[in-house]
Amino acid sequence: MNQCGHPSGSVTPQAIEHGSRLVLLLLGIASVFRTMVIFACSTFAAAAAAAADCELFEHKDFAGASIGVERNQSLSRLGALNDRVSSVKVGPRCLMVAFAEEDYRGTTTTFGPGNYASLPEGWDDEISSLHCNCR
Ligand SMILES: [Ca+2]
Repeated sequence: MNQCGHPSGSVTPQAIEHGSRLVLLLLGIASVFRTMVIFACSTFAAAAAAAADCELFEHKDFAGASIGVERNQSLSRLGALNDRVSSVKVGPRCLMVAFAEEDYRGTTTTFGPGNYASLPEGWDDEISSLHCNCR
């Protein structure tokens, strides 16, 4: 007996049809599984993206109050951290464009991906607005 319940031995057209249905079923399951994996991966990616891609901290070494800015978002004002940011983190594939004044005005500088435990000369306690540009 084969697994479809037909007598083993001669392969009947019915058995072939049965077998191809099984293959189609397996392909269907594989497809659904692959879709689920893709969905899970994209969900995970979305969750990872939900963690701020640009982070700003009140003190050096990522201490004190912080602000998270999601990918491809901008902040025209930093509120309580205006002129008080002393360290930043920039996610992979992101650039943080920082401005010395609100509304993306004044002197500007760009931070590539990485963790900056302190800011470059002239930028400590200066940032007032920013873009978090990610690709
Ligand atoms: Ca400023």
